[in-house]
Amino acid sequence: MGGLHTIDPNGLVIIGGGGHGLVVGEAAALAAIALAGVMDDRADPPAACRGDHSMPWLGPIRAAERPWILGIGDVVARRVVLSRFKEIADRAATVIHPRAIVSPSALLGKGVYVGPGAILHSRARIGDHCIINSGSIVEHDCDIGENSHIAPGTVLGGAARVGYDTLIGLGSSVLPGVWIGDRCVVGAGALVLHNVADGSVVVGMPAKVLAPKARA
Ligand code: JB2
Repeated sequence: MGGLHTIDPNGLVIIGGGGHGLVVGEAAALAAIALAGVMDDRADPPAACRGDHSMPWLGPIRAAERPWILGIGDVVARRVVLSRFKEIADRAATVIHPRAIVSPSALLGKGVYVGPGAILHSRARIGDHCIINSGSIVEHDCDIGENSHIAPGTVLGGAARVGYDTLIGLGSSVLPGVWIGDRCVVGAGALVLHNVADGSVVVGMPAKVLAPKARA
């Protein structure tokens, strides 16, 4: 327990203690943010609360009078928790890994996680509760809606736009100025050349629609 982390009962609560909770906790520790611990609905301590540099397990997920951030990667599961946390929305905390590069003109909402090696360039706008994961590049003037997940190694060209509750899968590229809608999934490694309608699943290089409106 502890090690990397500074533990404070009034510190940050991470919601979900799997792989994503682990990396959010590590980024928080490296950014000198004290942690209260991890909430998770499992019956036994989740992965982030076991082993080296583990964090305290605070029991099941519930709204608490402390700063919090989602530690779950799946955007649909995140949205379910967010719908339960509306009354404490103002206490959502943003965690930026100290080795991310964030332009002074980028605008970040509440509850955002920015991973190591990520780049948020000039005037990028990141909505509340987004994940900008490890090594992803969000170029100038991009606009990302609430609770979207930009997976590791993704590149969004300048002024690309992503709606809310959308997953841009691992290592994808989105051309400058392209718009991707709300509740979309872009499959890993996709190359998105053209706008994508709300609720679409697109895969491939160049990306093609696999299942229009599958998540509408
Ligand atoms: O509604 C829920 C939920 N509520 C609590 N759905 C899911 N999927 N998980 C929920 N949890 C808790 O979050 C689970 O009890 C579990 O302990 C944790 C999810 O852990 P898991 O390791 O399965 O997923 P993750 O979201 O932490 O990590 C995924 O996404 C990351 C972005 C993995 O694919 C990672 O490899 C990835 N880096």
